[in-house]
Amino acid sequence: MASSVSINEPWARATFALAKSGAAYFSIINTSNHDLVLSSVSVDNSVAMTAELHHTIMQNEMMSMQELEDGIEIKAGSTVELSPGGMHIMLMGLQKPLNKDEFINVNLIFEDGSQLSHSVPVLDKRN
Ligand SMILES: [Cu+2]
Repeated sequence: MASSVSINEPWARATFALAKSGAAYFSIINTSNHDLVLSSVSVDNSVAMTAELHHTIMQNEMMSMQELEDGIEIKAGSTVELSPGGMHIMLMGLQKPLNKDEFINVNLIFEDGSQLSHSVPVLDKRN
C-alpha cells in the first residue's frame, strides 16, 4: 500500500528552455513488512506527455536509458534510491521547461493499485 511508503528528498532537474525531456529523483522507503512494486508514474498533461520509470545502463560502452517495464521493487523495510546515473523518473514531451523553484506533482502507482501523489521541487543542481 502506498500508505506504507515515504518519499525522501524529491527533486527534478531544471531544464533549458527548449528541452523536450526531464528527469526526477527521490528515495522511496518501504516501511511495511511486505515487498512493494512501484509499477508506473504519471504527471499532469500540463507538465509532460508521459512519465516513465527508467534506469541507466552501459551498452557498447555508451550510457543509455531503458524503461523499467516491470517497475521498481522495494523490499520490505528497505529504501530504493532514484538518482542521476541510475534509476529515475523520465518526463517525456515536456510542455514547458522545468524552472528552478517550481513544483511538479508526480503520481506514483503501485502494483496493488494504490497511488501516492507527491510534490517535487525543481532544483538547479548538477547531481
Ligand atoms: Cu530516462
